Parts: sequence; C-alpha cells; structure tokens
Amino acid sequence: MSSKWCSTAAGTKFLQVDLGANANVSSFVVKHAGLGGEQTGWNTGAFNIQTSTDGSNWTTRATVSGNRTSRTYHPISTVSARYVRLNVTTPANDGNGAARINELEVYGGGGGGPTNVALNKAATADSSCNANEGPAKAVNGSVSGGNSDKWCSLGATKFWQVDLGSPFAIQSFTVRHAAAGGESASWNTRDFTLQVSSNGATWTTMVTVTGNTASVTNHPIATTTARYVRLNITVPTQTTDNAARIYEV
Ligand SMILES: [Ca+2]
Repeated sequence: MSSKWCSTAAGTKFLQVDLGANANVSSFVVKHAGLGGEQTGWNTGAFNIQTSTDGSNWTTRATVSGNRTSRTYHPISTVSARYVRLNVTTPANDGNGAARINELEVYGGGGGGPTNVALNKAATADSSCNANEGPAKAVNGSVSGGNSDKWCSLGATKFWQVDLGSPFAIQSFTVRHAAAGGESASWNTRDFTLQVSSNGATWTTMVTVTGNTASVTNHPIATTTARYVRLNITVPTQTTDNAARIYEV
C-alpha cells in the first residue's frame, strides 16, 4: 500500500513524468488503488492524461470519467512527447479525497502506429548552413521550433544520414521539407534519393524522387533491414535558391 503515489492536495492533483527525450508514445496504463490491495472505492473516478514536448504546452490525449476499475488502458494515435502528465480531477469514486496511483505506465511502438526509429539518433551531414541548423535538428522530433528546427546545407554535394544504432526493419520514410516548418513552399526539396546501408559504406537506393513540390513526403518501401539511412539532395528547391532545408526525417 506504500508503493503508490498519494496526494490529498486541493483541486486537481497531478503526477508528471519526464521521459528524458522525445519518444513515440502510443498508450498509457494506470494502476489505481485496487491494484495496490486497497479498496476499489478509492480507484480514480475521473482523470485525464496529457503529453508535452516542452513541459509547458500540454495536449490532452485521454479523458476518463466514471471509472471504477483498478487498471485502465488508454491507447492513442502515436505522438512524439517528452513529458506525460496525469491529472486527477475526481480522486475516488466513493467521495474519498486522496488520489492513489500505484503506477503510471507509458508505452511506445506497437499498436498505435509506426515507430520512428530515427528519433534522436546520431545524424551527420555534408555540411550545415549554421551551427544551429545541424543534422541533429532533422531527428529531434519537432518541426515547430522556428526556422532553425531544421538541417540546412549549402554544400556542393548535399547529404544527410542517420545511424539508427543497430539494424531495424524499415517500412517507410517520411521527410518534412521547408514548408512543413513554416518556410516558403518554393523551398521544398525538389529532387532527392533515400538510401539504406548495413555498414555505412555500401548504399542501396530505395527511393528516387524528382519534381516534388509537397511539404511532407511519405515513401513506403518493401521492408528492408538496415542500420543507416541517407538522404541525398540533388535539387534542393523549386527556385534557384541553393539551400537544402529538412525539418525532420
Ligand atoms: Ca526538427
């Protein structure tokens, strides 16, 4: 009974966890009083679960009222988040005023949609336009952090690559171009290829795109196992502008 978090604070009581970095989140499990051996009348009556990438702006992902069960499961459409908050609005269903949470579990991957295996992995590139537009910006899980939330290159041969750390079965790629981050759509990448490699030296071209104008491009492939992914940009924009601008891969 002492393996729980308990709060008797006035008003909404909350429990928050920092995952340490943005991660794909696809479901939550909450273990209430009854799972800790306490009376089920103390199971949380009403609550909501929110996520955030910065710990200050929150989006509500699940809202529950009238709960009486000891364990609740909350699948959601997969989102990238670093922080998860459980807000307890009605702490029990028998009128008791204490919130009693034995466990708040956060799950990613399976069930909620595809997993982004590139998220926060080690990225490199031929060059960067500025120190704050380095290759890591294309795997930081965000496109809304302003014009520097991207990798940018003015190099003669523009490429970006990520080391997934170990081999993964890859099913598709998603590339978010200039306008996905709020810049001009005339700067969306026009011609590019996507390659994979198991050793970082020998590359196989999986996707070849010419004449793209879209802000976000999705590229499903026949599932292939690889550790490295490379994006080669041959025509960076729709105009004579020579900078590649990639907000997320
Ligand atoms: Ca980004």
